[in-house]
Amino acid sequence: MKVDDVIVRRVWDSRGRPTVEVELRAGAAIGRAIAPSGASTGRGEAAERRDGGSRLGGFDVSDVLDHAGPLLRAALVGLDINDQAAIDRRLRELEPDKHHPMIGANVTIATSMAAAWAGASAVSRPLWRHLSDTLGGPARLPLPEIQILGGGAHADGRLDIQDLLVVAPGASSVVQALEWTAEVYLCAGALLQEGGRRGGVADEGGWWPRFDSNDDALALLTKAIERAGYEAPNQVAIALDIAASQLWDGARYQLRCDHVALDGPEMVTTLVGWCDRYPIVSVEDPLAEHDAAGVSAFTRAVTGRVQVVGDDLLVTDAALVRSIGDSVTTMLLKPNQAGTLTEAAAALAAARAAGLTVIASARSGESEDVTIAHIAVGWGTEGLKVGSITRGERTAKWNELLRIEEAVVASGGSFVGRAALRGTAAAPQADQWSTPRNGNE
Ligand code: 2PG
Ligand code: MG
Repeated sequence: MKVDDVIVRRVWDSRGRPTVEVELRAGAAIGRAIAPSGASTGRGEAAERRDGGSRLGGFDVSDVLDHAGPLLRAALVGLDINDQAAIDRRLRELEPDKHHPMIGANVTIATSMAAAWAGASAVSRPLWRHLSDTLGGPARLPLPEIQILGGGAHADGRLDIQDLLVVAPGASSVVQALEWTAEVYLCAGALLQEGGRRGGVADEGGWWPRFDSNDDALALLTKAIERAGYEAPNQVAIALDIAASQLWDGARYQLRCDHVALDGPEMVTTLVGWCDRYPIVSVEDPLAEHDAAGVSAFTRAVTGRVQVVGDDLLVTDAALVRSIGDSVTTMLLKPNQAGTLTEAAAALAAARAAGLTVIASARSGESEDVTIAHIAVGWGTEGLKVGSITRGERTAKWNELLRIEEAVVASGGSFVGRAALRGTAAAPQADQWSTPRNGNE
């Protein structure tokens, strides 16, 4: 079936900013997708395009879409809707330099994802299954990684650590992982309330705490896991996104909450100290994006107990993964960092070749779009990270994952579970911790 129309539309995201929706039609098949948008963006990411000026804080996309709409129609009408590679190639021809956007990565990724939805619709397959057939490997269900406390660029720098999340390696399904996480989320909220430290919710729906040190936040999250009745790190463990590029001022890491400014080696020592004191099994972007050697030093220091994830460091870029992927254990996969699904799949292949595990990730600016949940399952990523377990733009993805889980299980597929954290303190043990102690099963 051939693409016969491309519709572009300005819609709204979870920060109240305009964003790009693209709809592709091919006969009776229709696919639609909405571009997400980051706040703590990596330097190497494919750049989005905005109108600038004073209207809507410069974030409007009306002019961008007026410009892109006719170009997309001229480039894509007549192409085979099931030839994702050809569609993505055309998009890359319209946008030859990812860093100097002509139409913008927000337009290319929404178009590329819309094409995947339309392609799936044309062959009457769910998207996750279509992606697994065309660009991925065997479909399987990822381990959710879910934000409990938000800080950094998502909470006005109130905490230095950007994301304090949990994973549930002891859970035996997505259903159970989400339930355990919801228990921890509620306990964290109650603990913050009791201490007079609940300041609202941050960009991705995690609690926005009022703390005087990063240690206080880590201690509270550890206590929330305990209060919910789970054994840490075997059943439920902590994952952090430091987003350290945001803390780097060009000379040192400014940990404002702790009133210290650290050089690279001191930052490594501080992070290792947190890993020693708290049940942490995953740390993302421990050092700034320019310092792959520093990231390697951290990875060596925590080998065998903590997963180290490259987000701003690798920006879902196959060439970067091939050159510096060995500095981490895990690649974060954000399709809009790559600009098209084909390029994101190439980064996934490079990560697999380098022996890395992979976590598919949404952005801090999101919508009801659920493509990322289908990508995680269809491409068989070990993890999925979409923010908290609150707010519609986050629950849309978790709830979609629950629906997909039913279909995957019915067709004999499996949940990655604890194996997602291989090489960490949570992974070597078998299933001895898989029953929650609080008996709420
Ligand atoms: C990250 C993401 C999601 P942003 O850093 O991993 O938490 O944030 O989309 O702002 O880059
Ligand atoms: Mg990150």
